Amino acid sequence: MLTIYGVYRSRAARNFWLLGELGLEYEHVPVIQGYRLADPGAADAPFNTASPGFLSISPAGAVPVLRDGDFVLSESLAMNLYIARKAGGPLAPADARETALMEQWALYGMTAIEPDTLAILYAHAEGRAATPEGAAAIAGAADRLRRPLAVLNAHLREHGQMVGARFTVADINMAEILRYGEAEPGLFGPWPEVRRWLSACQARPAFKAMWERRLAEPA
Ligand SMILES: N[C@@H](CCC(=O)N[C@@H](CS)C(=O)NCC(=O)O)C(=O)O
Repeated sequence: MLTIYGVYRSRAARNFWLLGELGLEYEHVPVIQGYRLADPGAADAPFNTASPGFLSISPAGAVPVLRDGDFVLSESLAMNLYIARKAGGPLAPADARETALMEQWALYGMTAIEPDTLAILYAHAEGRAATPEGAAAIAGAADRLRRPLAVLNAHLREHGQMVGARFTVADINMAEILRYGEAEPGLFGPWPEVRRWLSACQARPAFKAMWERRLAEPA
Protein backbone atom coordinates (compact mmCIF):
# COMPACT_ATOMS: atom_id res chain seq x y z
CA MET A 1 0.00 0.00 0.00
CA LEU A 2 1.17 3.54 -0.75
CA THR A 3 1.96 5.91 2.09
CA ILE A 4 1.58 9.67 1.68
CA TYR A 5 3.39 12.01 4.07
CA GLY A 6 1.90 15.49 4.23
CA VAL A 7 -1.24 17.40 5.11
CA TYR A 8 -4.26 18.41 3.06
CA ARG A 9 -3.16 22.05 3.44
CA SER A 10 -0.07 21.41 1.33
CA ARG A 11 0.74 20.22 -2.17
CA ALA A 12 -0.20 16.75 -0.92
CA ALA A 13 -3.77 17.86 -1.78
CA ARG A 14 -3.07 17.06 -5.44
CA ASN A 15 -1.98 13.54 -4.49
CA PHE A 16 -5.03 12.96 -2.29
CA TRP A 17 -7.27 14.17 -5.14
CA LEU A 18 -5.72 11.70 -7.59
CA LEU A 19 -5.86 8.82 -5.11
CA GLY A 20 -9.55 9.62 -4.60
CA GLU A 21 -10.17 9.61 -8.36
CA LEU A 22 -8.51 6.20 -8.58
CA GLY A 23 -10.31 4.82 -5.52
CA LEU A 24 -6.98 3.56 -4.18
CA GLU A 25 -6.42 2.79 -0.52
CA TYR A 26 -3.39 4.43 1.03
CA GLU A 27 -1.88 5.20 4.38
CA HIS A 28 -1.74 8.87 5.37
CA VAL A 29 1.00 10.04 7.73
CA PRO A 30 0.23 13.67 8.70
CA VAL A 31 3.36 15.84 8.45
CA ILE A 32 2.81 19.57 8.90
CA GLN A 33 5.10 22.26 7.47
CA GLY A 34 7.64 23.26 10.13
CA TYR A 35 7.24 26.95 9.30
CA ARG A 36 3.61 26.80 10.44
CA LEU A 37 4.69 25.92 13.99
CA ALA A 38 6.00 28.33 16.64
CA ASP A 39 8.72 25.83 17.60
CA PRO A 40 9.03 22.88 15.23
CA GLY A 41 11.75 21.40 17.47
CA ALA A 42 9.69 21.47 20.69
CA ALA A 43 9.27 18.13 22.43
CA ASP A 44 5.48 18.35 22.04
CA ALA A 45 5.53 19.64 18.42
CA PRO A 46 3.56 17.52 15.95
CA PHE A 47 5.45 15.49 13.37
CA ASN A 48 6.68 18.16 10.95
CA THR A 49 8.99 18.80 8.01
CA ALA A 50 11.86 19.66 10.38
CA SER A 51 11.43 16.55 12.55
CA PRO A 52 14.54 14.33 12.40
CA GLY A 53 12.30 11.33 11.69
CA PHE A 54 10.88 13.06 8.61
CA LEU A 55 14.26 14.39 7.41
CA SER A 56 15.56 10.82 7.43
CA ILE A 57 12.84 10.03 4.83
CA SER A 58 13.06 13.34 2.97
CA PRO A 59 16.32 15.30 3.37
CA ALA A 60 14.72 18.22 1.48
CA GLY A 61 12.39 18.70 4.44
CA ALA A 62 9.28 19.28 2.35
CA VAL A 63 5.97 17.53 1.88
CA PRO A 64 4.50 15.66 0.14
CA VAL A 65 6.51 12.45 0.05
CA LEU A 66 5.35 9.04 -1.12
CA ARG A 67 6.55 5.65 0.04
CA ASP A 68 5.81 2.49 -1.92
CA GLY A 69 7.57 -0.37 -0.13
CA ASP A 70 11.25 0.58 -0.12
CA PHE A 71 10.72 3.20 -2.87
CA VAL A 72 10.57 6.81 -1.71
CA LEU A 73 9.59 9.68 -4.00
CA SER A 74 9.18 13.41 -3.48
CA GLU A 75 7.91 16.23 -5.73
CA SER A 76 4.13 16.25 -5.81
CA LEU A 77 3.78 16.21 -9.60
CA ALA A 78 6.29 13.38 -10.05
CA MET A 79 4.39 11.49 -7.35
CA ASN A 80 1.12 11.95 -9.24
CA LEU A 81 2.64 10.78 -12.51
CA TYR A 82 4.02 7.72 -10.71
CA ILE A 83 0.71 6.94 -9.00
CA ALA A 84 -1.24 7.30 -12.26
CA ARG A 85 1.16 5.17 -14.29
CA LYS A 86 1.26 2.48 -11.64
CA ALA A 87 -2.56 2.36 -11.49
CA GLY A 88 -3.05 2.52 -15.27
CA GLY A 89 -6.48 3.26 -16.77
CA PRO A 90 -7.81 6.46 -18.35
CA LEU A 91 -6.13 8.87 -15.94
CA ALA A 92 -2.70 7.51 -16.86
CA PRO A 93 -0.73 8.18 -20.05
CA ALA A 94 -1.71 5.75 -22.80
CA ASP A 95 1.65 5.76 -24.59
CA ALA A 96 5.08 7.38 -24.75
CA ARG A 97 3.72 10.55 -26.36
CA GLU A 98 1.11 11.07 -23.69
CA THR A 99 3.77 10.40 -21.05
CA ALA A 100 5.94 13.09 -22.59
CA LEU A 101 3.06 15.57 -22.83
CA MET A 102 2.08 15.00 -19.21
CA GLU A 103 5.69 15.60 -18.18
CA GLN A 104 5.85 18.67 -20.39
CA TRP A 105 2.75 20.22 -18.78
CA ALA A 106 3.90 19.31 -15.27
CA LEU A 107 7.26 21.00 -15.84
CA TYR A 108 5.64 24.02 -17.48
CA GLY A 109 3.15 24.35 -14.65
CA MET A 110 5.79 24.03 -11.96
CA THR A 111 8.26 26.46 -13.54
CA ALA A 112 6.20 29.02 -15.51
CA ILE A 113 3.01 29.17 -13.44
CA GLU A 114 3.21 27.92 -9.85
CA PRO A 115 5.70 30.53 -8.51
CA ASP A 116 3.30 33.30 -9.51
CA THR A 117 0.01 31.65 -8.50
CA LEU A 118 1.65 30.90 -5.13
CA ALA A 119 2.83 34.51 -4.80
CA ILE A 120 -0.79 35.58 -5.29
CA LEU A 121 -2.05 33.05 -2.76
CA TYR A 122 0.48 34.09 -0.11
CA ALA A 123 -0.17 37.81 -0.61
CA HIS A 124 -3.86 37.18 0.15
CA ALA A 125 -3.34 34.55 2.86
CA GLU A 126 -0.88 36.76 4.73
CA GLY A 127 -3.21 39.78 4.57
CA ARG A 128 -0.86 41.77 2.31
CA ALA A 129 -3.14 42.04 -0.73
CA ALA A 130 -4.36 45.55 0.17
CA THR A 131 -0.91 46.90 1.08
CA PRO A 132 1.12 48.70 -1.62
CA GLU A 133 3.79 45.98 -1.47
CA GLY A 134 1.22 43.17 -1.65
CA ALA A 135 -0.76 44.82 -4.45
CA ALA A 136 2.46 45.28 -6.43
CA ALA A 137 3.43 41.64 -5.88
CA ILE A 138 0.00 40.50 -7.11
CA ALA A 139 0.09 42.81 -10.12
CA GLY A 140 3.57 41.58 -11.07
CA ALA A 141 2.55 37.94 -10.73
CA ALA A 142 -0.66 38.50 -12.73
CA ASP A 143 1.36 40.22 -15.43
CA ARG A 144 3.84 37.34 -15.69
CA LEU A 145 0.95 34.84 -15.76
CA ARG A 146 -0.59 36.45 -18.84
CA ARG A 147 1.55 34.52 -21.29
CA PRO A 148 1.15 31.02 -19.78
CA LEU A 149 -2.57 31.62 -19.23
CA ALA A 150 -2.94 32.58 -22.88
CA VAL A 151 -1.11 29.36 -23.81
CA LEU A 152 -3.42 27.29 -21.62
CA ASN A 153 -6.56 29.07 -22.81
CA ALA A 154 -5.71 28.40 -26.47
CA HIS A 155 -4.76 24.79 -25.69
CA LEU A 156 -7.98 24.12 -23.79
CA ARG A 157 -10.09 25.80 -26.48
CA GLU A 158 -8.64 23.40 -29.03
CA HIS A 159 -8.37 20.22 -26.97
CA GLY A 160 -10.81 20.56 -24.06
CA GLN A 161 -8.43 18.85 -21.60
CA MET A 162 -4.68 18.95 -20.96
CA VAL A 163 -3.78 15.63 -22.64
CA GLY A 164 -5.65 13.01 -24.64
CA ALA A 165 -9.07 14.75 -24.80
CA ARG A 166 -10.08 13.07 -21.52
CA PHE A 167 -9.66 13.86 -17.82
CA THR A 168 -6.22 12.67 -16.70
CA VAL A 169 -3.59 13.18 -14.06
CA ALA A 170 -2.30 16.08 -16.20
CA ASP A 171 -5.53 17.96 -15.49
CA ILE A 172 -5.19 17.40 -11.74
CA ASN A 173 -1.60 18.61 -11.76
CA MET A 174 -2.35 21.80 -13.69
CA ALA A 175 -5.67 22.49 -11.92
CA GLU A 176 -3.99 22.41 -8.52
CA ILE A 177 -1.26 24.78 -9.70
CA LEU A 178 -3.89 27.21 -10.99
CA ARG A 179 -6.11 26.90 -7.92
CA TYR A 180 -3.69 29.08 -5.95
CA GLY A 181 -4.42 31.92 -8.38
CA GLU A 182 -8.13 31.82 -7.55
CA ALA A 183 -7.26 33.87 -4.46
CA GLU A 184 -7.15 36.88 -6.80
CA PRO A 185 -10.70 37.59 -8.03
CA GLY A 186 -10.85 38.07 -11.77
CA LEU A 187 -7.42 36.57 -12.51
CA PHE A 188 -8.99 34.15 -14.97
CA GLY A 189 -11.50 36.66 -16.36
CA PRO A 190 -9.70 37.11 -19.70
CA TRP A 191 -9.27 33.34 -20.02
CA PRO A 192 -12.77 31.76 -20.23
CA GLU A 193 -11.54 28.35 -21.37
CA VAL A 194 -9.23 28.12 -18.38
CA ARG A 195 -12.09 29.15 -16.07
CA ARG A 196 -14.51 26.63 -17.64
CA TRP A 197 -12.04 23.76 -17.44
CA LEU A 198 -10.92 24.59 -13.88
CA SER A 199 -14.53 24.74 -12.67
CA ALA A 200 -15.26 21.39 -14.34
CA CYS A 201 -12.20 19.83 -12.68
CA GLN A 202 -13.26 21.17 -9.29
CA ALA A 203 -16.83 19.89 -9.76
CA ARG A 204 -15.58 16.31 -9.69
CA PRO A 205 -16.58 14.30 -6.59
CA ALA A 206 -12.97 13.37 -5.81
CA PHE A 207 -11.92 17.03 -5.76
CA LYS A 208 -14.86 17.89 -3.50
CA ALA A 209 -14.01 15.04 -1.12
CA MET A 210 -10.40 16.21 -0.95
CA TRP A 211 -11.54 19.81 -0.39
CA GLU A 212 -13.84 18.83 2.50
CA ARG A 213 -10.98 17.06 4.24
CA ARG A 214 -8.74 20.07 3.63
CA LEU A 215 -11.29 22.41 5.20
CA ALA A 216 -11.57 20.06 8.18
CA GLU A 217 -7.84 20.46 8.88
CA PRO A 218 -6.75 23.27 11.23
CA ALA A 219 -5.67 26.34 9.19
N1 LIG B 1 8.10 21.33 -5.62
C1 LIG B 1 7.77 20.67 -4.39
C2 LIG B 1 7.50 21.72 -3.32
C3 LIG B 1 7.43 21.10 -1.94
C4 LIG B 1 7.18 22.16 -0.87
O1 LIG B 1 7.73 23.27 -0.92
N2 LIG B 1 6.34 21.79 0.11
C5 LIG B 1 5.98 22.72 1.17
C6 LIG B 1 4.52 22.54 1.54
S1 LIG B 1 3.41 22.65 0.16
C7 LIG B 1 6.78 22.36 2.41
O2 LIG B 1 6.80 21.24 2.83
N3 LIG B 1 7.47 23.33 3.01
C8 LIG B 1 8.14 23.10 4.26
C9 LIG B 1 9.30 24.01 4.42
O3 LIG B 1 9.68 24.67 3.44
O4 LIG B 1 9.82 24.04 5.52
C10 LIG B 1 6.56 19.74 -4.62
O5 LIG B 1 5.77 20.04 -5.52
O6 LIG B 1 6.40 18.74 -3.93
